[in-house]
Amino acid sequence: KTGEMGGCPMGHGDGGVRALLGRTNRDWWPEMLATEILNPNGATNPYGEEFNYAEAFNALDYDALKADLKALMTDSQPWWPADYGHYGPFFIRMAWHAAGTYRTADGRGGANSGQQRFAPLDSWPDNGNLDKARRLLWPIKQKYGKNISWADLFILAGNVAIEDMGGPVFGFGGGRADVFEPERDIYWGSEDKWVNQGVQTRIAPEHGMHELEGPLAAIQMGLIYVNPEGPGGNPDPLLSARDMKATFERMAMNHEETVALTAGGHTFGKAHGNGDPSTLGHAPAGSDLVAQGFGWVSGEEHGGIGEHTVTSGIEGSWVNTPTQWSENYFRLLLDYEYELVKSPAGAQQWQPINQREEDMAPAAWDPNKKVPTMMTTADMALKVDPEFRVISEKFRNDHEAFKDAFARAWFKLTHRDMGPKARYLGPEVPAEDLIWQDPVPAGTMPSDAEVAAVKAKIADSGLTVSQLIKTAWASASTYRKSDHRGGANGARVALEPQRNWEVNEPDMLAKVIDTLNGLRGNMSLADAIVLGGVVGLEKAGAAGVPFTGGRGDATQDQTDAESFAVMEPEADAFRNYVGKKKLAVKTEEMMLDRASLLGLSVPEMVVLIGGLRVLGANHGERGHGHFTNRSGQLTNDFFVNLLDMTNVWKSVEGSDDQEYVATDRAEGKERWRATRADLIFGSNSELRAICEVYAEKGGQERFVTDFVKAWTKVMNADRFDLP
Ligand code: HEB
Repeated sequence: KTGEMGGCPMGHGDGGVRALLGRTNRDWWPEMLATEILNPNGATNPYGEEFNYAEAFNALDYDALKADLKALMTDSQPWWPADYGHYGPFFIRMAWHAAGTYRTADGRGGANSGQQRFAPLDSWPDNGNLDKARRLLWPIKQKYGKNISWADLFILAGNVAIEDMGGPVFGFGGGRADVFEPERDIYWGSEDKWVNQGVQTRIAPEHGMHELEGPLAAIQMGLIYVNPEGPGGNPDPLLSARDMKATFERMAMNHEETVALTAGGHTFGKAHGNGDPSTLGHAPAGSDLVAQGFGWVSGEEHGGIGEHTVTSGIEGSWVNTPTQWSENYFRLLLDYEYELVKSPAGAQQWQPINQREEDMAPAAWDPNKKVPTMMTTADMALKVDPEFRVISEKFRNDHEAFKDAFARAWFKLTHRDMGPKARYLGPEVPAEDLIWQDPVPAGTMPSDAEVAAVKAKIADSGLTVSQLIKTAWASASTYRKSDHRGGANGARVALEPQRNWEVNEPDMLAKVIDTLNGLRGNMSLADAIVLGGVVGLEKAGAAGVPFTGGRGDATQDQTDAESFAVMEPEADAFRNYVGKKKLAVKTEEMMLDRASLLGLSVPEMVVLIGGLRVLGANHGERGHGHFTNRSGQLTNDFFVNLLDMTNVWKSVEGSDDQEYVATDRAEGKERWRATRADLIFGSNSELRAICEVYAEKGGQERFVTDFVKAWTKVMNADRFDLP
């Protein structure tokens, strides 16, 4: 399987371990201006350090913005004229592609930071010509300034488009703050060719690839999801259904949602392939200066706009009413037989056989002219695949059910990566709680006296520092900044599936939770778990560890176990844990990945690992990296002993470079054992430099202060409920 180690039929790598980030912008576009040298710590926010997007959004004249968006829909511009005089479908595709990069495995991608503005996404073949859609929005962005982010604007434009064409909308939540540089932490794949350059598809059973690699949710490099012409260009609707299921599942969509979304989306608009694709210039990131950010500039005399536009290469609309919500998609899909034909650009597509004139579409540039409608191979999957077919027929026979399913799936698609509902802003936030929002009932703030009382009971409960620390870590460390899921709030660590995750040591965890439940009184379990961590740290010698209560406890009913299952860590360097499954990337890269999802800086990661090791937070009773003779004390021993030159380190035979042993250089006696997630701190020069700070004179005090700070940051990472 490609998700695991093994031969790589795509010709990248040589059966070994892949690099954490795969192919990056600098690999694709070596000549791209290296602005990041001015932003070594990430781009600064041009609105200023103090800028609070939620406040800015709340000051927005929302209705005026929506009215302006509505007017824009039919205000055709000469430099990119609107098909049928309506930009709505174009904006829906833009919004869908902004959101559709989301993947459940690591929560990365998605619409929540406006990434479509930057490489590589702005230049993915699948995002062809969406540069024009974004540019059409500029006058509105300019008018409302900091009060509306690009990220929110993309999604709101999609919503207004659906509304304006009579489609169903479930709601809108604002609150997606823009970032000002491409996300650097995201793996988009390792291939060095784009989808349109003839690379092997990522699911190819004939090559032993049965599922997508790692966190990926697209079938080829440069796609949001699947190839419209079928897997690798093979127009086989059944195989396309296989790819759709695999990719949409990783986008958090079940099969019904997948059918509803695709059908609802393709109730609008058209595909563009009326010309010669070989005349198109580079994508935006590699485009000419004078194109000013536009890509795919046509070399044709007519400019390649309007009726000559080439985007996907497929040509035509799906239905006879492309700017109006209707029941026509399923009707045309199911009532007609289709034959494979080629578009003017040479793409494979399906055309209804013997189409009646009234079912044909108006030509986008001449309402008096009729042209046949079309389906892509991916659309044909909804007709041909037996499981999709059942859903398609159900929706065809029950239009209300289809409307509801589309509206809800669209809302989920566009809000899935925003985290808890507490983060949604604006007047159109739906009242209904949805299971995928991971609802947590509001908690109550415990009084100081209550905190003190529970603290004393925990201290007397017989729970060890190691147990308290591990449990608090297990609870809080599921948080990921990518989609704001997980975290200590809700105490889901006590629910399925988390309470049975191997990384959490289910027996130990159950014991701690039982004990805490027995003594916490009215305090929520979620608070008691975090307070347990505070007690653990104070027992270990830290003083004045901050605690902010007020978390709520979720119930099993409020927890979509299946959607949490994908969050199970395959490794957690903080607990020196590696699961049984062989990893596609190195242990130390998994460590970096988790630290990144937790939103940690390099020093924060270093101080946390060094501290957790001496506190005895390792998975099981694993002694690796436990470089101390004072277990359970918050000391800088990890760093001091790691940097001690009297140690000689060797790989343990048969461990495949996963385990190491240190012997005393003079006497040859065994001293310590370690994993890759320990020794990397002495081996990597940047990590070592930070370890030195904690091991040198004054390091112990700095270590305790920094550890408590970083620990508290992780414990509170999901407190969106706090002001
Ligand atoms: Fe879509 C368009 C494919 C899903 C919405 N799409 C389109 C096209 C194609 C496609 C190829 C064309 C482009 C051009 O321009 O050329 N899709 C596809 C696929 C899929 C999809 C393959 C998966 C299966 N869509 C989808 C969804 C949605 C959509 C989900 C939403 C919801 N699309 C859309 C729209 C459009 C499109 C609206 C139109 C645009 C215009 O008109 O511009």
